[in-house]
Amino acid sequence: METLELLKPQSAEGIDFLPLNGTDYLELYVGNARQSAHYFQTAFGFQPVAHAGLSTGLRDRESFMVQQDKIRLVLTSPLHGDTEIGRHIDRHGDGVRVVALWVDDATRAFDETTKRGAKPFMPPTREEDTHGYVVRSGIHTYGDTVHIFVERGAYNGIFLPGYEAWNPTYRPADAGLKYVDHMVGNVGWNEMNQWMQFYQDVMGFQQLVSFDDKDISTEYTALMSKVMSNGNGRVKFPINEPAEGKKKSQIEEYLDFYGGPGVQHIAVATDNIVETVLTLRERGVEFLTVPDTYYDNLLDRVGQIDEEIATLRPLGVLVDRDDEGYLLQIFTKPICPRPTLFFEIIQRKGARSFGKGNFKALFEAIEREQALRGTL
Ligand code: TYF
Ligand code: FE
Repeated sequence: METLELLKPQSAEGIDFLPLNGTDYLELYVGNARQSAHYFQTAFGFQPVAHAGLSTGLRDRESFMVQQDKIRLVLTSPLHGDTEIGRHIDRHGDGVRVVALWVDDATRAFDETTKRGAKPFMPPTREEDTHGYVVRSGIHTYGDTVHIFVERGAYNGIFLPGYEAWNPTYRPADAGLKYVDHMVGNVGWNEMNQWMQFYQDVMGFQQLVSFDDKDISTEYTALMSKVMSNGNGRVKFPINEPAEGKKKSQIEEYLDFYGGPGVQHIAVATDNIVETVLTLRERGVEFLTVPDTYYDNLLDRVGQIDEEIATLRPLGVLVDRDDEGYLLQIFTKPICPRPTLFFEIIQRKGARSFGKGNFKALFEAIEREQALRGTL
């Protein structure tokens, strides 16, 4: 049985110097923000909420914010050539630029992290409109990815100052997605420990220790992975690095195509994975599949579960158990032309781990996809 606990007490001083309320939004730089927003509405059931661009006085970029329960995605494209956004897209393809974290005090978040060595991205900046004000600040993390701290206690607008309500009549039903469960970063060769150190020293995170440590998984695939969590567990960042193996690491493939470190997958939670996956499949979301044999001895491995195997099998939903409960999860294929960013759908029934028991089946499924694209 697995145990899952933080390696150390909350911090040396015993207080959390970077209290986080959760993920605030994820901003993707994409080639065509309008069409990406349409995709996330149509395929994933996000709702249109806010827009900023030419009509709000911006001249260099256009952003669409779509939301599903607590999950906010911002899709941003440049409006002309030679922009920083355009260069990001040229280097990385569509990808996550901003992982925004919700804080009570963005100035303090900036001060506490930069004094511990974070490279500043954006000094504390107050933005206001008729609905109040927000303060945002930001720091750099791995690759071209940044964390923005969002303080929105004095704001009751729809998203952020500068955005207008976006109210198209087209509103496909949601898919039951609730919140960002975790978000995974791929970093370079032998860089995992230095980035764990960054999250520990600079952001006050601790390693979430369990036999989930994917050291074990190298038997099947060439990667190492460890999970960092903030103090209250609302923000969890597994970090992967490639390892030498018999076959080309899926992490190396990512680094090659993304042009360096970046966000590999966004895991979003649902209360009903069967309903959610049925909906997503119907709307064209493509998932990795495992061989039928995965289900043959599933109950021996995970014990009694509420769901029928006969329901999970055709959907390809995976199951794993730890000593606190079980979880169900499934992974999309990459959502971009490059084999980079993908989504995970996860439903937790007590388990706080990440699906160690599924690594073999999952990594073999990823390797089959790598073989199909000739990158193995
Ligand atoms: O977040 C996790 O740890 C799981 C498993 O390249 C996983 O979702 C780990 C590494 C990877 C893909 C999935
Ligand atoms: Fe995951």
